[in-house]
Amino acid sequence: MTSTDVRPELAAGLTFPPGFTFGAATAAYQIEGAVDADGRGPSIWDTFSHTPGRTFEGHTGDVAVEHYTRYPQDVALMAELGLSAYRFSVAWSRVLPEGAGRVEQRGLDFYRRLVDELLGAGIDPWLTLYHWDLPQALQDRGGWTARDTAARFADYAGVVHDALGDRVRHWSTLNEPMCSALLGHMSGQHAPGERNPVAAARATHHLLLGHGLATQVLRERGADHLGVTLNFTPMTPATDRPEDVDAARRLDGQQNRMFLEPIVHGAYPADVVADLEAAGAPLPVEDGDLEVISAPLDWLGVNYYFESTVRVGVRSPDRPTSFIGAEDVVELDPEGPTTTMGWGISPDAFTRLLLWLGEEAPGLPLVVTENGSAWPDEPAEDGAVHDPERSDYLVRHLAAVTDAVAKGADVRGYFAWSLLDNYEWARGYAQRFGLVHVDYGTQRRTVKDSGRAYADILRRHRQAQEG
Ligand code: IFM
Repeated sequence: MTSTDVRPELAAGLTFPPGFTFGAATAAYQIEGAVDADGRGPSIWDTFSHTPGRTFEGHTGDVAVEHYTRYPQDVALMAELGLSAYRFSVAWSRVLPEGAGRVEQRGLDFYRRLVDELLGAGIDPWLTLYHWDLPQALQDRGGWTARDTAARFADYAGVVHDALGDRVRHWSTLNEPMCSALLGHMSGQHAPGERNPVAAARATHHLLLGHGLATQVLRERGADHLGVTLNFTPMTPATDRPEDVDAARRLDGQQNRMFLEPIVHGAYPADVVADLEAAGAPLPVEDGDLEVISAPLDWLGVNYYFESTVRVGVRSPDRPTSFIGAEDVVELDPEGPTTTMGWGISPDAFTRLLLWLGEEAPGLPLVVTENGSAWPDEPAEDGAVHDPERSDYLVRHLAAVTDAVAKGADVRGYFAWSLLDNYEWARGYAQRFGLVHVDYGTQRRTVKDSGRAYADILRRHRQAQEG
């Protein structure tokens, strides 16, 4: 591999703590394809993506990047990049096609094969139990709006741990419950596509309860490196007018604190509880729930992409809010360059976020479980994929992590989103986040320049460790 020419001095100067984990992340529905293979049951994303008008040009995850059959090649790519870890999710409906009850051994066997391939290549598996793909059978019984789904999630966690606990050390319960709850039930941008504040509040609490119940089950089975992944978007008021400051407080409450605080402090933020009650959408908390939700963890997964500036204003009707009772709040278009997702680029906000989390959750190690950017990459005439913007984003955000570490944040690892170009949910295949380009016609994989830049950084880190 050749080195990148993007920000070489910055990249060369990056130093990370000893034992720092470097990986890349994916999620089941975004890469696996093979939706009918080996007894897999349908998930809410199969239903949603096949519903006309829900996703970009009707794209679905039916084929995705065929990781289900191409995983040996993909693990070989990870080894080529020099990754020490790989974060992936298990599709609940491959393991329990009806969401509960009957176990599909062939589904578990796939993940066993994948894990063995990783271990054989010296790559540490980091397993996420839930990355948004609820079995449709459970959705038919109310999905996350039903309290019972939390208990079914804990059962599922036990089944997966019984099968893989002997070979996977790093476990995560949920990925980004904010998206499952609020994008899935408030704005309806994601499956199951509801627009109902009461459902959104119920889903929020039941996801967190499911996390807590699954944590108990995994602990009983001996899990000793257990975490959860939350997505954080720092919210800044556009002006110092009290109504804009309050708008930022409200969105920060639901985006960030509503998920973090019950887990690390055992209580929902009082202001968020009041906002939700005022909106007629209370959190359905029962006695003892918060003790379950706040069971101690070994690490907190942090997903960060961009920050947001907000103010009170009139929303365009085609952009429904994801936040309960926040129909009067608008998020401003970012200033400066944006990725193809339309997201701004703010590495400084990433440093501040990591430092804030260090204060909010003292003693809890942080792991960046996702960070990355989408760009319009295509192979050039020389056959390579030149993506200087992604390399730039990557290096600047890695530098933001080292800044946070230098200022005292306990960050133990970084997973780039994503290993491969993949199915970007409602945005379909139009958004490419991979370090590795995928030609969706041929499924050919090509390591992008940014993948090579990442590999260089990892190699330098290894060499520094080896002295
Ligand atoms: O692709 C998603 C991923 O599934 C969850 N976190 C954000 C990524 C980019 O949108």
